[in-house]
Order: sequence, then structure tokens, then C-alpha cells
Amino acid sequence: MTTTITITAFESSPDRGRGLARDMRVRWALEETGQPYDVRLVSFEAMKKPAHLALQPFGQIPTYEEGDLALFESGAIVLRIAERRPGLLPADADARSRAIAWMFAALSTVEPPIVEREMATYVERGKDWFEARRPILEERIRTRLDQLSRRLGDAPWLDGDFSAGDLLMVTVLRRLESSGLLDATPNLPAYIARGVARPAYKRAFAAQLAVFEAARKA
Ligand code: GTB
Repeated sequence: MTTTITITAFESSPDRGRGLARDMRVRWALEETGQPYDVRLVSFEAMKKPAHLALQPFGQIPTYEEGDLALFESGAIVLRIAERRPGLLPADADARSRAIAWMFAALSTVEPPIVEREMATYVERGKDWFEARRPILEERIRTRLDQLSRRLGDAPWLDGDFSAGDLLMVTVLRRLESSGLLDATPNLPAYIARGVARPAYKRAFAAQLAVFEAARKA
């Protein structure tokens, strides 16, 4: 018997259905591994209440519940999904470790400067230092993109077959799609395009978009 998997997502995502919130990577991983899941939608208010804080101590989405297991942190959730079913991590132990290294690279090396720039745009726009700081934040991102682009080269994926490392890296890079920052490294938009063309990605994207459309019509 299979245990129901329940994840949480924004009841009303600020990305307006663009699939940029972090439930998207969890949905995609579940789709890649062929696992059905339920979604519990949460409001910003509910996220800060004890019931949700018991699942996610920082009051954020996504969370993941499966039987007695409750998990938070999108990277840990994707790793759990990838470890339990074939499709997202190689069987060979060394290749598996390398794929996991790319998961960490996506979340702890590439994503932080991207988030820093986004946060500055939301929080610091209008401050007198904002225009001076922006090129510094963008240069940090360009450095990472240039390094990633060189490593990827002409390969379809970062290390052999598509893996959870690629899944996370594509979701991270998508956050830059409208920034112009990807223009200097054309193999990265092509890499994103390969990721988002996967049927599992399309199913996950459609599912999160349906939440936005339903909220808009309500
Ligand atoms: N490290 C955690 C993880 O990976 O799970 C970070 C989780 C996180 O940042 N969650 C965000 C959240 O719950 C949603 S994804 N924020 C509410 C809060 O902190 O109060 C981040 C996000 C939000 C919005 C957009 N957007 O509008 O484009 C993109 C990404």
C-alpha cells in the first residue's frame, strides 16, 4: 500500500502562476518519479501559525508529509523523493554522489546570489544605495553563470543523465529568465529549455498554474 504524500504550496502565489515558488521543484520531482500527491494550500497568515510552524519552523512553503514523516526545505524534500524512486539519481554510488553535489551547488552556490538580488529589488529599491549596489549583486550572479556555463559546455545535463541536480539547477536558473542576465551564456537558456520541455515539468507547471487560475476566478 502506498502512503499519501501531501505537500504545501501558496494559496495565492506572488509569482502569479509562473512556477517560481519552491513547491514547483517538489512537484516536478514527484512527477519525474511518477508519484501522486495532494497539495494543501496555505495563506501567508496560516504559514506563521503554530500548525504550519510545527512542519516548517521558518513559516514557509513547501513542506512534505508522508505517513509519519514531515519534512521541510525543498532540497531535502527533493533528495528524499529522488532516493526512494528511480529516475532522479544514478544507481552507481559515485555518480549518485556527484548528482547530489550538483543539488547542493544549485541551492548553496548558485541560488543565494540570485535570491540576494531579488530581495534587494523588493526591499531596497528606493534606498539611496540601491542603484550603486545593483551592479555588484549582478556581477556576483554573472560570475556563477559564467562558471556554470563553462562546466556545462555542450552537454545536455550537468553530469550524465538528467538528475535531481539538473532539476534543482533549472528551477534556480528560471528565476533569472526575465532579467537579461542569462543572455551572455546561451547554453544556459538552452539547458533551461531542455528541462522545461520534459513532460514531468509540464505536468508540475500545469498543476501549480491551475491553483493560480482557480484563485483568480474565485
Ligand atoms: N530554503 C527554503 C526551501 O528551499 O524550502 C526556502 C523556502 C522559501 O523561501 N519559501 C518561500 C516562502 O514560503 C516561497 S518560495 N515565503 C514566504 C515567507 O517567507 O513568508 C520563494 C519565492 C517566493 C516568491 C517568488 N515569486 O513571486 O516569484 C519566487 C520564490
